[in-house]
Amino acid sequence: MLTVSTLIDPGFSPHSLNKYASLLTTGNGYMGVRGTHEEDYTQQTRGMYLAGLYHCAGRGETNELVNLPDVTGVQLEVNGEPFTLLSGQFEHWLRELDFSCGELRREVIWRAPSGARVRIVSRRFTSMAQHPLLAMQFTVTALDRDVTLSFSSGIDGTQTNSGRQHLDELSLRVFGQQVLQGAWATQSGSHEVVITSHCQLSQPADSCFTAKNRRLMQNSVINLTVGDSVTLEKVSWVVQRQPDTLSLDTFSRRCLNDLQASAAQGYEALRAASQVVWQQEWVKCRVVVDSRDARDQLALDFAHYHLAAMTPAHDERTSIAAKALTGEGYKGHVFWDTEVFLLPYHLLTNPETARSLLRYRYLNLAGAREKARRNGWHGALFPWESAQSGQEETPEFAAINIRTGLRQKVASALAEHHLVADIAWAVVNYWYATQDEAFMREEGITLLTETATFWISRATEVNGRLEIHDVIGPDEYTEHVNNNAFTNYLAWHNVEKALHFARQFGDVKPAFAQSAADFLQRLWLPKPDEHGVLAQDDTFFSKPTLDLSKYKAKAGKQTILLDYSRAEVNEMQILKQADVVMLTYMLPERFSAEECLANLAYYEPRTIHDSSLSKAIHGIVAARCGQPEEAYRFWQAGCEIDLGEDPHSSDDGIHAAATGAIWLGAVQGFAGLSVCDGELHLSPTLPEAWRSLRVPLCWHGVRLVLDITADDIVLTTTQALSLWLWGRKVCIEGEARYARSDFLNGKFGTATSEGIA
Ligand code: IFM
Repeated sequence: MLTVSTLIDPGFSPHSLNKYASLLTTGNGYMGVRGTHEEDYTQQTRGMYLAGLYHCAGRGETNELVNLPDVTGVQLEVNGEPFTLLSGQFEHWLRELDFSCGELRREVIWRAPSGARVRIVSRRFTSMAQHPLLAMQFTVTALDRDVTLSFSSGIDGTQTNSGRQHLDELSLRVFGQQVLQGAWATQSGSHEVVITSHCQLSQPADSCFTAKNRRLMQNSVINLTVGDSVTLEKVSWVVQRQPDTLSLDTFSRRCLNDLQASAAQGYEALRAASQVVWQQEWVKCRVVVDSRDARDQLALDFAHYHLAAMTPAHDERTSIAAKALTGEGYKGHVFWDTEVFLLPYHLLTNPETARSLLRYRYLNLAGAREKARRNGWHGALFPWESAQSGQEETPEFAAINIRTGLRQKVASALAEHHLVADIAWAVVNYWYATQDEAFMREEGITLLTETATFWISRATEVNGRLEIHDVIGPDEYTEHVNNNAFTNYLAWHNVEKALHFARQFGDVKPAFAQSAADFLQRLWLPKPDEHGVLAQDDTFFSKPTLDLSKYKAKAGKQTILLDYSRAEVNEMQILKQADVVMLTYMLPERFSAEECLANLAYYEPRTIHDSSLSKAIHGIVAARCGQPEEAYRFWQAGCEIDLGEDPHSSDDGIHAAATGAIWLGAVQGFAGLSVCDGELHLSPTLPEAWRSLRVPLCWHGVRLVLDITADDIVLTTTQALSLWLWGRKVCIEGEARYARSDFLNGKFGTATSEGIA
């Protein structure tokens, strides 16, 4: 069994309840269940979400990931006193999420205010082996006297998304002494969900059911002798009924049968089956680091766990929410985070999942075409925020000014168009990594040409050259500018690759070829100045600067907006997140090492890193520029976004892109992986704190493992593979060791089986 880290909740605190509820989410890509306590706390937000189950609650709202009825709550009373860590005393505390099997565990010894002491042990997981399954155990032991316990647990339909109810109750049923079932529909009727729970106590109890105030509960009373334990074992089955399939009755009966078959296996067997799948995942994809700082491996395992738990690999109609399945932040919407920060991980470990994520965009082309048309353009303009249908989901307004009553418009849906080119960038990378012709001939080419067509229609002619006006680049503190360098270069890349692959796959339409060639010739690509620095946009260099140290010290909190209005920030050289640096990261072959360094040096002091998508990218570019220690500082700071001490940083969910970036930083930064003109390059340089780094990858269907130390690299492949290592082409089959010094001195090392081209 592979040993993997566990994430520990250091202690009960009412302030960090929601942070740890997000971090300790149990998930399987189909369902996410926040790591909340079984007992209620007023500040605690429970959450259970199914990937793709969105609903719009009413006027002025957009679709949001629906918070489903809760099955994890257990209200316990000991001799009539409610169990809560806010009263009495707790004498022992352990709470951890075991990444190796996705099990959340807690053990506390609690002394009730009246003096009775009990040990409470709870465990739960969502199954990787059977997606709709969530199993839990809740065990109470009487430690120093006989006690009377009362348990209340069931299906609680009072959950809301910050007060908004999305679901109407369709039916509530009880079967025998142990099974509860409820069915709900979203108010629009577009989704139905059936939840069935099997609740069994390990000792005979006096039980009854209640259905009251939207809660269907099993209530049990049990007398426990000192030294004895009782376990509530609860297995739940959570599924959506697809429209036009079975009737609700027949469907619910099936759910009941499925649940009973699972519950009959018992918690341990169900957990073992799920653990087998987790283990396969870890063996296949785990990045292992030998570091002086043990938190580095924890961060990598944290990232890996959540990357698996957040990804709906089973369903190509669904993608990954910016807060994964761990909370309601950004309403569960999908951003460019998926294609740029998350997809590379899948592409280089599980390419079929990357394909499914791209298919999500392909299946949503209708919405993107409609958005382009509505705005007077052609092709596909994907929504800045997306949910299930492919329509634009960005809320129209953000914060309200409570003095004036005026609301601040969200400009991203109107102008943050780089997402279109980011999707195309991901398609091209998919091709490079997989050579999947079937995908390219249909989905790949369609996505590339539709997005390219958008850019061609989006450009404006100014004195004979083409420019792209009124956009927002990745840096969202600078709005409505002309010729954002990131956008122009990515748009050019989009059109160039569309033309190239349309020709390669033989169906380029003459009109498209002509307009694409014209666009490529005439689009304005800002050039680096005499120091190698690119202007972020046409006016950026003319704006004043500001000492940002005070704001950088509180990166992520957007404190600049307490001192300056958005309009004022817009008129200064202030970046929220990587923009030109992001460009040098995404298109490394377009810029020399000196230019990358010059832009890093120019833009970093002007960047607050108020977005969780920023630091890691600076780190990767620093590593590529030969600054591993600087890169390591950025990488560790990126790991702290969710894992750091701020008690509220992740209240409404973890930062999915930042978890992707933890993996990216290790692989693209320290293992030095990049893809230039379709070829795989490795240029490893470890930070001083890292003694070794192991990275398993998949490239062109071949499994490849990198074992890197400061002095050498061992490459192990399942089949012959050629790639570039420290700037030289090598062909490997089996295992090959290369000494770094030999490469840097222009001499090649000996290898057990190798060829050098
Ligand atoms: O996509 C990002 C954006 O770049 C910065 N604001 C948050 C979004 C979701 O993570």
